[in-house]
Amino acid sequence: MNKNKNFYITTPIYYPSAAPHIGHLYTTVACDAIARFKRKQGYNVMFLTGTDEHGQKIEQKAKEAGVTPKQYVDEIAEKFQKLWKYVNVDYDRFIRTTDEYHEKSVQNIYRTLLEKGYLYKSEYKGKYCTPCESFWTESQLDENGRCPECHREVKESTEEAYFFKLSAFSEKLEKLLTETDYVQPEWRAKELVNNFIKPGLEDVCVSRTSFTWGVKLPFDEKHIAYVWIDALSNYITALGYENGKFDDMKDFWPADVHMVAKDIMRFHALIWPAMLMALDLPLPKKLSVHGYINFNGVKMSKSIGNVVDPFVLGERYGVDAIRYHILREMPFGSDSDYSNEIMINRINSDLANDFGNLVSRTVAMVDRYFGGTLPETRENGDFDGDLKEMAVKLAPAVEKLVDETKLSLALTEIMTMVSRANKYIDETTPWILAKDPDKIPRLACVLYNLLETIRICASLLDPFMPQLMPKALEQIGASAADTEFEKLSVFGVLPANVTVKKGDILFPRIDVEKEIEYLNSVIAPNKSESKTDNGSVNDDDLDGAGVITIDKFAEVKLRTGKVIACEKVAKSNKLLKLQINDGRGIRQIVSGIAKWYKPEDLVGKKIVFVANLAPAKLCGEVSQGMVLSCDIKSNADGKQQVILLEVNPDVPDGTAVR
Ligand code: ME8
Repeated sequence: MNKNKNFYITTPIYYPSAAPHIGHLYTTVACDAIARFKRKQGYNVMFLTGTDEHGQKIEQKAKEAGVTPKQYVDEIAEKFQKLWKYVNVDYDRFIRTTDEYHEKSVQNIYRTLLEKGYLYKSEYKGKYCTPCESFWTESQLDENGRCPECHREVKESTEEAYFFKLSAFSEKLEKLLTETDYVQPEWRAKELVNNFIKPGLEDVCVSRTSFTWGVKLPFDEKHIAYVWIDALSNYITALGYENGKFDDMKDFWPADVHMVAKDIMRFHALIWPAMLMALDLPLPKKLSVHGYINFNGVKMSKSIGNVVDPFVLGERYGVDAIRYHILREMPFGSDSDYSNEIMINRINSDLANDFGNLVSRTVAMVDRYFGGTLPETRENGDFDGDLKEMAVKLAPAVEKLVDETKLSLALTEIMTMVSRANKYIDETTPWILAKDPDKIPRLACVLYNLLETIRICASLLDPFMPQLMPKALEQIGASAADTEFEKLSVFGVLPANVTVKKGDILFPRIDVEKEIEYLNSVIAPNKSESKTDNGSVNDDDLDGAGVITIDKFAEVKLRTGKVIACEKVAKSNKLLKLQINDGRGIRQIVSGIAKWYKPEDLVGKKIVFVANLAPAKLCGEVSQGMVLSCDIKSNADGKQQVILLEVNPDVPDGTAVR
């Protein structure tokens, strides 16, 4: 047992500018599952989450909403807390960067950095992306001179500012990334070394004077702390670092796991360790970096408008099924694609058919053949050895995968055991044994082995699905003591004369078609209607002859984009409605090419479109641009044919075409 051993795990603290969505859910539920798993193993766990509430973006949003920044963040921080409660996220501490004790620590951190010579005053000249709260150097901007993260415009910015000497830690950071396993998966560390350290680390601008919503620097009050220094500090201020509110640094620092998505890896793998080195604090043990949950190939985010509401899904299918689905679908370190179909099929196959069915069949058989209580006389037989051997190896295998934060693989491992148990039923055919009075001891043994396997599987699934697994365990007659972690590598823990208790169906089967229709009507990708309506657009407009100057041509903005979804326009047999990832988000373009292309043929194509064409409505559908195509006459029958202009798939979305 690991009594007295401490374990500290953190999620990022979320920006309150976005309503929580299923993307946010992933990191937090993943950390919750790990925290619950470690508690089950007897660790003394500190699980931290919270909200990141300062910065220019929030100041602006509050202004737009006509409220003070504090009123604005209060409301949204509450939404996050409500969501976590709803999905059974059992955190130990929730930090808000507007909490007084945190602000005090941040001021102390700045003071220490200054005293130790890691801060200096200079002038900041550079590019600032307001939505990402990030400064970028010229060389880091994307091919269009925009923010490399969100591809929005960046602002030229010059102001007096304090700088953190990140460059002084270059060598140490390279060592951290190349010689330790701090960043997981490992290949992500290589990405950081090549993209940031090799080209030369630059010092980071860590104060702003152009807005006021933030922590004032104690030695120069017109300066506000850079929101990332403020935010990253939360991992130690929440333990009481330099604030006196808590006294948990000695027990929980360094953190065992920081979990983040790839977009904020560089802050956690470069600036954060450098700050800790500057403060003479030990470094966290692991930074686990996961990919995005995408919707139709694009990162799920509020700004793109493709947000899936966890409350809607939870109401429909139960919170446990949603938790299971997102954790099971995300491969370690890479992106996963969300779709209603994938989710429903996953719930049906793994939870309703495999796990749920195993529990209900087994309990029903104990009920039917033995009136709910197994007799103590049992007889071993074929197939038992294989089942037992696999069952006792399960907990150590899952433990290893959870420690490596490979939760999808951990769940796969458990589900393989569940399938094995279902196969054992087919192999041992209890319904045939039940017909022969001589075989009753064998039947009792088979059912006992099934109950034991379910005990192990349900106990290991409990951190992932904390609402229903206790119910499953209750149905098979397991007591709390039977589910203790060290008993999960032992077969034969349930009492020989165990009594089962029939209960509700754990995961009802979902009617796929009906549900998809329902979900598509309530959760859909961006359908933002443009306010401008120019009436119909004539596709022939561009055929007009006439010479134009280069300046005139330059007015037309052509860009590349990927078709991520396509369907026919309901009221037309000519028009197709394309959803295009234009590098900044999704735009809808309606095009008269239905005669030449089937919708499914277009998905995945990299095309060129006119990006600054005034939006128009075609058959009631907004079209935000126009795709380029070539009109040709077919050699075969002389009929007109339209071929879309395609570009090399390697060209990034949103690239300007000249
Ligand atoms: O970056 N798929 O906050 P944030 C997977 N405040 N994960 C996603 C996701 C998606 N589609 N969308 C969001 C910030 N996330 C800073 C963090 S930490 C000191 C400061 C998750 O609200 C993912 O974990 O933009 C990502 O790292 C986090 O939300 C960022 O949330």
